[in-house]
Amino acid sequence: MRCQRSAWALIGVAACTALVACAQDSAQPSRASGAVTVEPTAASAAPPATSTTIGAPALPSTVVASTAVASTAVASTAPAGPASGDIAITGFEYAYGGVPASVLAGSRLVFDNISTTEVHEIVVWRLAAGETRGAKELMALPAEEWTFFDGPPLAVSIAAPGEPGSLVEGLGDGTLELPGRYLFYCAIPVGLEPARFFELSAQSGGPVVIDGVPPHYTKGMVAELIVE
Ligand SMILES: [Cu+2]
Repeated sequence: MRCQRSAWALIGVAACTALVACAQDSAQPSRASGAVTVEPTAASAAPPATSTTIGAPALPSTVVASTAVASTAVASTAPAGPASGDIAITGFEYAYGGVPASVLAGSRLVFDNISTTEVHEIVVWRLAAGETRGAKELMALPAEEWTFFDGPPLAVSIAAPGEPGSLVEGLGDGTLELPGRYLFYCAIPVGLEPARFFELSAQSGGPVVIDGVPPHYTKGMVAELIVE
C-alpha cells in the first residue's frame, strides 16, 4: 500500500511544539454530524480532527518499507522475561493482538492487519516521563490535554485488510530504543472503505480524517507496553 508522506514528514519536524496544537485541532474524534468531508489536519500524526476538505495531510503515503512481518513472531528472551526482537502486532476491529506487557529496549514493533474489512495502523508514541494514566484514559482526554507524549510519533505503519503494514517515510521503523512507556493507536475513520481510504490518503498526503466519523481508537484500538 502506498500512502502519502508530507504530513508525516512534517510531524517529525514539527515535533513537540506542534504536538499540542495539532492535537487540538485534530482530536475531538467524534463530533457526530454526518458530514463526510475530509479534514486537512495539519501536521498531526495524531488524532483526527474535525472537518473540512481534503487538502492537507491525510494518510501517509510514501511508504518506506513494507514491514514484512507476520511470521516474525515474538522472540522471547527468557521464559517469563520481556519480549525482544521483532514484536508482531496484529490489528483488527477494533483492537490489537500480540501486545506484550513489556519488551527489551531495541525491540521493534511490526504491524500486520488481520482484518478482512478495514484499514488499520499503529501510530507509535513514547509517553512522557512520569505519566501513569492508562492508554485508553489518555486517549479519551480532550485535545488540549494531549500533552502526555514525549515528542513526535516514532513510527506509523498502515496496512490494508489482510496485509502487512507499510511504514510512513520520515519516521522510525518501529524500533523502541529507549526504556519507558509507549502507547500506540489507530486513527483510521470507523467504517471507511479501504479503497476510499487510500484514495483520500493519496489526495491529502497525511492522516485521513472525516468529519463526524470517529477514529478507531475511540472504539478501543489503543494499546501500551513498557520498554525495559
Ligand atoms: Cu484501526
